[in-house]
Amino acid sequence: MVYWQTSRRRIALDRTLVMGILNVTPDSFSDGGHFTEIDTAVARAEEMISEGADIIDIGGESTRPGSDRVTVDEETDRVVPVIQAIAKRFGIPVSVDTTKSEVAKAAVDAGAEIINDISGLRFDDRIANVANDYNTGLVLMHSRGEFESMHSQPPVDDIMAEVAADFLRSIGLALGHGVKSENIVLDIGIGFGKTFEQNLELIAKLDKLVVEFDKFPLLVGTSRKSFIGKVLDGAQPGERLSGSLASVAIAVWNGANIVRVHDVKETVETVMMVTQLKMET
Ligand code: 9MG
Repeated sequence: MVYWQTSRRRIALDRTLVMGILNVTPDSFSDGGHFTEIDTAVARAEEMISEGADIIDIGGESTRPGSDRVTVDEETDRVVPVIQAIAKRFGIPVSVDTTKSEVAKAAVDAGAEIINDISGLRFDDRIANVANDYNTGLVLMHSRGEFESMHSQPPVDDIMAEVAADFLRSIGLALGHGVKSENIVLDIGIGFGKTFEQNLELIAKLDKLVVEFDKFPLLVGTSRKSFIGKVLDGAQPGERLSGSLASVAIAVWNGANIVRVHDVKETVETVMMVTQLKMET
């Protein structure tokens, strides 16, 4: 049995887990004066948990193309009260989506047990110190370029080789800071510094990376991303459910251990179906 060690538990990876996305950026709330932002976030977490989410990933800085950076203080102020509330109220593992070590530390102190770093330690390698000090789970996602330029990188020739080489660099950095292999999860970083075709290629050939990095679980996040909109004749993010589920199905078929999604209920059902089918191979 494969496990993912976090600061609070050993998570069994005997099936593909569903990580629900909870963005706590100002544009993600429409409280209409009825709920505070924290209440809204807690209610959304509760909904995702009731739909079968295994992990809640909480982020306070948007990584969408064109997003501005926020300061450490602002990001901390956004995520910490929400993490505190969710970790206290529900037993579910909470992950913090950040590239800043100060935010990661504050989030872990507030109850997060996983750090999800979309830069794979490239922006702030002290994230690895926090992961090591607290024995948290650590997601090392593949991306290219700096925060401001990561969505406009010149394409590389061989994305499979590039991702594999960069995984080795990120893993080396993490281990060099004392992080243990059992805490690390790798992520191919769909939509970050890849061409449209390369995003498709990474999902379609994920099984190659699963074999090459068999000591590490793999996480895949395709939910509502723009490559799906391109396939579906310009579908907007809210119209990308079928495309998101199709890509989850292929990722699970190819060996993804965790999928990061907005639409938890539909994804849980898709994962159940693919898992059952895969048992017949
Ligand atoms: C924060 N974030 C946005 N997309 C992501 C993805 O594909 N994986 C992970 N781990 N985080 C992501």
